[in-house]
Amino acid sequence: MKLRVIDSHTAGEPTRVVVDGAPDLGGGDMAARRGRFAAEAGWLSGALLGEPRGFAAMVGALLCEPHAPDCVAGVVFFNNAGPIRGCIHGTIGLVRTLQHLGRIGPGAHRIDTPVGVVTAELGGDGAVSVANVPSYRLRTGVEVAVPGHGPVRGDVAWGGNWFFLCEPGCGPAVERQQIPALTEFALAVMRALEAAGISGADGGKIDHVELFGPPADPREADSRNFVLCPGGEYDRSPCGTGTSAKLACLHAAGKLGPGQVWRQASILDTVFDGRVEALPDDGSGLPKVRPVVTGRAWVNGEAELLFDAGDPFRFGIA
Ligand code: PYC
Repeated sequence: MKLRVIDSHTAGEPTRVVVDGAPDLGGGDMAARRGRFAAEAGWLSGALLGEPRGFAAMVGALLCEPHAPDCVAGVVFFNNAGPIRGCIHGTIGLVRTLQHLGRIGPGAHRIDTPVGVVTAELGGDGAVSVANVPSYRLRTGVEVAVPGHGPVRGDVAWGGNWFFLCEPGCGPAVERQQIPALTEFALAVMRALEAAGISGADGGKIDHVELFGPPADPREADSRNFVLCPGGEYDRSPCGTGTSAKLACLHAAGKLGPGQVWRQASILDTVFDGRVEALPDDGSGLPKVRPVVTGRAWVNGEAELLFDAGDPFRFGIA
């Protein structure tokens, strides 16, 4: 067996796109294929993203035939813990990968994902703007008791994944040297939310926790974040779905108008620009927006992965 992959990073966060040789996830929409990932392709998490081939912070993208009309590609994203829902840094990496393969050029491209179709505009300068799925703040001012840390307040929001956005100032300082303490704090918050039965709509597990602090330089960004992903790794980029959730919360709080730019820095001080388009009232009582997140990715590797039957770690170190 051989798998062909193309690697990139988006603002520091890696994406490994499987372009050939992957298991067929069958038909249906991308949500159905995401559902089949665990049974039919779950081993890819360990084999591609785990040691000794990969490392735990990598995100995988399984390229599929699209189901929705007029899409250039379908994709199922996965990380070290299994399939994930949306992934905007991964979409930016995928778009640059498709460009690298000569399959697309500058312009607008629809991409079919497990959370809906997103539209990516690839610029002539390599920047990619992704118009994400409708995003919204579900609850605000939610308080959760976090063992060892006390009460923590924040918002629950959807941006293509379920996020708990801690109020600025909660937890350790959002600075690079604090990454171990931030990881421990965010994991404790995630566990406390689950223990308290706090979830997204329809019981969707909140599997991303986001913390905020001041930017290194207010001329470059409006805020710096730290985002913990399922599987316990932090996002090296500002997290596109996390930025979308932040934009939805700012808009719901009356702090961000349509078209206004919010510059979200990551823990590494790489920046995504975000803005929202207000969506018509859908009767839910929750204002919804379409976030547009702009970032850059660089292709940094192409490889054929080999699986020697005699290699005890060909599927990763369990
Ligand atoms: O950019 O949306 C994102 C993302 C989700 C998980 C890692 N990156």
